[in-house]
Amino acid sequence: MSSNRLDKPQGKLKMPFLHQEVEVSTDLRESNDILDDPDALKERIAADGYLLIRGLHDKEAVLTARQQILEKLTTKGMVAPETPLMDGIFNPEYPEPTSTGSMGNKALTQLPAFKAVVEGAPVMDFFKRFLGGEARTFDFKWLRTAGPGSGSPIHYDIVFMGRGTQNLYSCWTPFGDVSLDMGPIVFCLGSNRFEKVRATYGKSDVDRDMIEGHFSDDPLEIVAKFGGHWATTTFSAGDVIIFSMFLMHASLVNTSNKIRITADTRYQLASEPIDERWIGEKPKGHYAWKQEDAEIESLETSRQRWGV
Ligand SMILES: O=C(O)CCC(=O)C(=O)O
Ligand SMILES: [Fe+2]
Repeated sequence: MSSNRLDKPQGKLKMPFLHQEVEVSTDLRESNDILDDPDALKERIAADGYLLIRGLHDKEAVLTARQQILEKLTTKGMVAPETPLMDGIFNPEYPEPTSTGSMGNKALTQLPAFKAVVEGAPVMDFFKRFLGGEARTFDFKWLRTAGPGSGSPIHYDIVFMGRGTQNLYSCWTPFGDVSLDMGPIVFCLGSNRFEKVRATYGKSDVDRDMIEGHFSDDPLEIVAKFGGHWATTTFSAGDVIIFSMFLMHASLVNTSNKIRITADTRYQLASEPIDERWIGEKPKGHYAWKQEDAEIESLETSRQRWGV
């Protein structure tokens, strides 16, 4: 579990974020030093909204899953022919470069080597210690195979999965190294303390309220209006970042020629209520939001309604 890496980025860089270049700091704090201290971990996530853990997973286990995922993506035609499989080079002929596609795709999320990571002992034991009881993960897994040009919008996770306990955490797991040009996850540090945003947008539910889901199209607007700053880091296979339901995040634009393969999965106490949309053999998922004929309230209208 080394946390000393020569390639660790420092300082602030201008990075492609949605439709603009945004100054993003690259110094997310690691929590490996307090890994065995649940009280310190709880204090830190309450303050920072996230826990960055280097090398939580066995690198080989992550890379085995990566290989199996890439084999499936090759069958789909997403991997550039005659390139080394494990490089995960995107096939420019593939029709959907900018979708964060495959989310929840069973052919991928049921791969034993994939499940062995996201439901494996390192992460389940981490949550057991952190939460102080038996942990449970949602059956639904968000697996993203993000080609060049893709990036995820700015949001709190709670609006998508808030029907059970709020003592719920997301864990973002890269299946392979993710450099800054591959569009890593990016957090608005301080956004866990945007009280009015938490009390309005943060109380929404996309399937009930038929809102856009994301909070803003403009990373700079958020900082100007509410404060905080955007931050990311580079990731190596084995690293994870765990974060609260109320930390605003997105992903940077993948400007590389590679497929960014990452999963985001959810963990909570087994004894607490769980959001029924994401459990069972065939989770029902978003049964209303963005389904056919769904009328979605414009972001502008929602923001006016919330007064933020
Ligand atoms: O990986 C991404 O592009 C977005 C990730 C995300 O929204 C999450 O992990 O909750
Ligand atoms: Fe998210």
